[in-house]
Amino acid sequence: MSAAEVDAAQLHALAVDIAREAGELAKLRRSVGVALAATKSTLADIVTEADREVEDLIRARVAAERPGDGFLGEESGADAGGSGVTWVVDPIDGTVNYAYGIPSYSVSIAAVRGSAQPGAWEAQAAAVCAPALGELFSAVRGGGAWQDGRALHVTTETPAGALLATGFGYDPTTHDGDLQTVRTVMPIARDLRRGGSAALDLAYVAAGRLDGYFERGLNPWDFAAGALLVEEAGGRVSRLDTASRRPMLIAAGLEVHDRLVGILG
Ligand code: LIP
Repeated sequence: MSAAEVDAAQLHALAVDIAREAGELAKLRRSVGVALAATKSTLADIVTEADREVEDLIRARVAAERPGDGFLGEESGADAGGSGVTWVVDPIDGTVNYAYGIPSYSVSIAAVRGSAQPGAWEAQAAAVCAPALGELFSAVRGGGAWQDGRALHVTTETPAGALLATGFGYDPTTHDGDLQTVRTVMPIARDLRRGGSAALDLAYVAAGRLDGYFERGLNPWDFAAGALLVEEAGGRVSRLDTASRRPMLIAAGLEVHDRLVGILG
């Protein structure tokens, strides 16, 4: 393997190990009851004490193992490093699911080369852990995507239409526009799912459990890991309207991806 491949493999192993540990902590805290810590952009945009504690654990593990790396976390913000590698982390993606006791939440960890700006980074390794569901998805650049040892592949045919997933932001003033987007996409869909965790939606596209996913207004930590899962599973990920306040993310197998870009682009 080249030096870069060795590095990516080492980043992958670390991302998986940290995601497992962080997932177990999130599951433990959920089992004893979740305390709301604060609200952010709107009343609906919540952060729990567990979000903060899980991110602290991830930060501490990364700092201990790779002290020169940068870090961008949903709850603790950005710290530039000097190594050229940045960790892009959502400690609990699907926070509202987590707060309500719905098991579809995940720890999302990506290691990227370059700045922590989507489009300017090259993801090297990814881990998305769904502890309440007992599943961990991971990928390494050029090395494929896996779910607990099983290789992942996106779907390639949708004879009955595409099973699509999407999500809606915390700002209720954006919901009408997002529902209009759904209306424009439904002619190519067999059905729609709204899981509540972008990272898990992307993992499911990689695993062939969804034919495609689209959502406006995601944060970098929501999709940094899941996007690499989809790409390494043979799919394609695009961001549209990147100059807008709410860029559109599209992830799918090649044919559904191109159809979604044609409709939404
Ligand atoms: C969530 C995303 C989800 C989106 C929610 C929210 P969070 O991230 O994973 O896809 O629809 O509005 O952004 O806030 O749970 O980390």
